[in-house]
Amino acid sequence: ELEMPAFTATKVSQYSCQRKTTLNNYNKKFTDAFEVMAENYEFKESEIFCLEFLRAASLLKSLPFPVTRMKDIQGLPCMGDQVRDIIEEIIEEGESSRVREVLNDERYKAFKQFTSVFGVGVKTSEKWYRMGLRTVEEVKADKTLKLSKMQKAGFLYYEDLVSCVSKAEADAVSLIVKNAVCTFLPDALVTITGGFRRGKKIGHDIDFLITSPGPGEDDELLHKVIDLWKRQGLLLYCDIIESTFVKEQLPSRKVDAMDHFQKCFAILKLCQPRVDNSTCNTSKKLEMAEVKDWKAIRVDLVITPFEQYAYALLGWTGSRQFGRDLRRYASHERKMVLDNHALYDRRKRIFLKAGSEEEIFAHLGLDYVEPWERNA
Ligand code: TTP
Ligand code: MN
Ligand code: MN
Ligand code: MN
Repeated sequence: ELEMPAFTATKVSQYSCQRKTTLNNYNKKFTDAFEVMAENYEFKESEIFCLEFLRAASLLKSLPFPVTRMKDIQGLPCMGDQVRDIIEEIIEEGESSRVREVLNDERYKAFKQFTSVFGVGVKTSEKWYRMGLRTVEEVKADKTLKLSKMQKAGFLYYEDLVSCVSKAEADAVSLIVKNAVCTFLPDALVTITGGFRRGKKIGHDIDFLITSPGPGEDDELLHKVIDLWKRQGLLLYCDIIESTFVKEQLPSRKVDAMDHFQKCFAILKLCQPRVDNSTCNTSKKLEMAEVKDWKAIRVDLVITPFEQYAYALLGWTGSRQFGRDLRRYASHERKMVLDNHALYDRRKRIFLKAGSEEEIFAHLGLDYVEPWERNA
């Protein structure tokens, strides 16, 4: 008798880089709950618990079926006691009381608002919370607060930045970036990375990787592009970070370390004339003249040397959890160190060169995972 190949829980890897995770999530009600728990632990700076919930969320996202009974998660990795308790509650009650408590928690709600502002992290949120502030409006109204240049931009463009970036907007910005870069370096390669490369239809920002196969690196390119946008009136904010890469330095062993590429965290002005379908009368025309016809969009630009392009692409495509697991897999299972610049084999004491993501997976002894299967 022929049977469908059964799903075997014991074959599911604890590493998301050995699983395929598309955007088709059968377990959203569980993974949303875990992400709330993880975020609350992040706000409390308990990294271990935060990671436990992120790993559990990531694992359930990769399952090819919805979990309906506790038996469904038997034998799966990443299912600790805290995680199982919440799954059980959701199966039995339809929701989790622990998650509901977090969602109603004063501190969680305040941190959630504060960290939604560009330039505001857990540290700043902590400070504002201790001062008795609870909402974005209260922070805005407090004229005694000393805000960074980044946070000022964050408040100035708040409404635009919290509304998500669409694929159409990403395509429009992509053209702007390609045009600007090619003005100065015609053979440059501009690639969209981050969530949009993983096939997401919306994002919080748009990430680009820029490299050039030609000889000689141009560390002025980024400055030229930014200056052009300034002259064109397209640049609302920008923070350029110069490269801190040192040749032959061993890859960073920290799992969430920043890389050393020259980069820029920017806010661009995307002009988008509003199409008006209503009948045109004079008062409507007057109203239209005052309507804002642009949107502020967060853009990350990363410049990479050509030899490091594949590593940068793998790192910046994410997801964040996929990247963490790749690095954890490399060090725990292969005695190798991976970061956004290189892969180092500690046994052979050599750097492993790669011209494509496929080659990096092969160096690690991993089956290739397509970008749209990296939504861990
Ligand atoms: P993000 O833009 O933060 O995330 P995302 O594109 O996956 O999702 P969103 O829609 O919310 O923007 O980062 C993209 C990837 O780049 C992410 O997987 C982590 C990686 N990354 C680095 O490698 N180094 C960095 O310094 C940053 C900020 C991100
Ligand atoms: Mn992104
Ligand atoms: Mn983001
Ligand atoms: Mn980004």
